[in-house]
Amino acid sequence: MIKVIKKIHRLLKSSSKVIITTHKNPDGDAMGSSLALNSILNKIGIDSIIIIPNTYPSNLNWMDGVKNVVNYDLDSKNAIKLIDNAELIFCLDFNSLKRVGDMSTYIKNSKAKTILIDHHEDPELIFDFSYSFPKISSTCQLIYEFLIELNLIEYIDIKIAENLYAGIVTDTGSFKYSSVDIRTHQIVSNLLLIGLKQDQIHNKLHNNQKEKRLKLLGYAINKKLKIYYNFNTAIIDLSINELNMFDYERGDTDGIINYALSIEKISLAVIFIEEKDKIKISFRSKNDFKTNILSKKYFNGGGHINASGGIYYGKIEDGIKKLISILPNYKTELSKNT
Ligand SMILES: [Mn+2]
Repeated sequence: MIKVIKKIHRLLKSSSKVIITTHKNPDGDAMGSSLALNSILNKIGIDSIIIIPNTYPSNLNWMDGVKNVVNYDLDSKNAIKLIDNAELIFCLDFNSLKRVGDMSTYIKNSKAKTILIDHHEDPELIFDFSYSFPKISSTCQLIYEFLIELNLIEYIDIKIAENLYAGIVTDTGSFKYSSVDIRTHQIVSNLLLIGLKQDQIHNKLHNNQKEKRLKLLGYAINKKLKIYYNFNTAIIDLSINELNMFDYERGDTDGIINYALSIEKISLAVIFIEEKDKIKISFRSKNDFKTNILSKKYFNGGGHINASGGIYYGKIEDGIKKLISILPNYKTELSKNT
């Protein structure tokens, strides 16, 4: 057992109030890893609860335990009290405390020990314990390994298997990203042995969309997609007004960017989404083009090589202008990675 695991093991035994938290706008991996870990801890008699910064997309409504999650956005008083009283806080699927939004202050000020379990590059060094492996496909894959190290793997039941699978399948784009390794498939085969029905999970995650979301996708591709073949780049932008035309709710724009990246000769796809006080930007790339370097340098962001995010403060068209103005710096790399 590696050293850090030994310490975590001891810490778990001695802590009675455990919090699990994850990043803002939690996705399948954030929710899957949190729910799976929470179920296991509860099964072995540890009093733990999940606090999410804000709500999750509706296609995750089916996940086991999701109804018991405390939503900081809706119930901040309760969330703050829980954080204040916590002895141990698991931080899942993020590398920087700013990813939990306003909650970060309370976590920082809490006397609880913090344990990071994550697969994003360059984790902050502020956590008491860090189980960080940026090459691994998903935090759910890491949770599986973590459970093995803690000798808790036997506690995975079908509901926990479904939550872990949902995280792995969403964070790997259904097993197609370069982060998928032999271990990813081995773990999934173990989940299948438990009785997981992968087609049912797929239907719940993907074949369960509202009509308006598909129409927003159609609009984004038909009316808003711009291709810069010179720089092998595709850009989509959506303003608040446009989102409102389709009765937008969180998660509706997820995945649009992948259609932009699917075009031949495109190695970088970028989507600009207007929010109340800022422009949210997502980057996706093919092969070795490092979107996280670009997003960190110019757009206050970061993430994985092929998938990262950033922020622009200002008008959406100025954010796009800024991106277009820096593309020449990457021209060679962009043309190499189509
Ligand atoms: Mn993840």
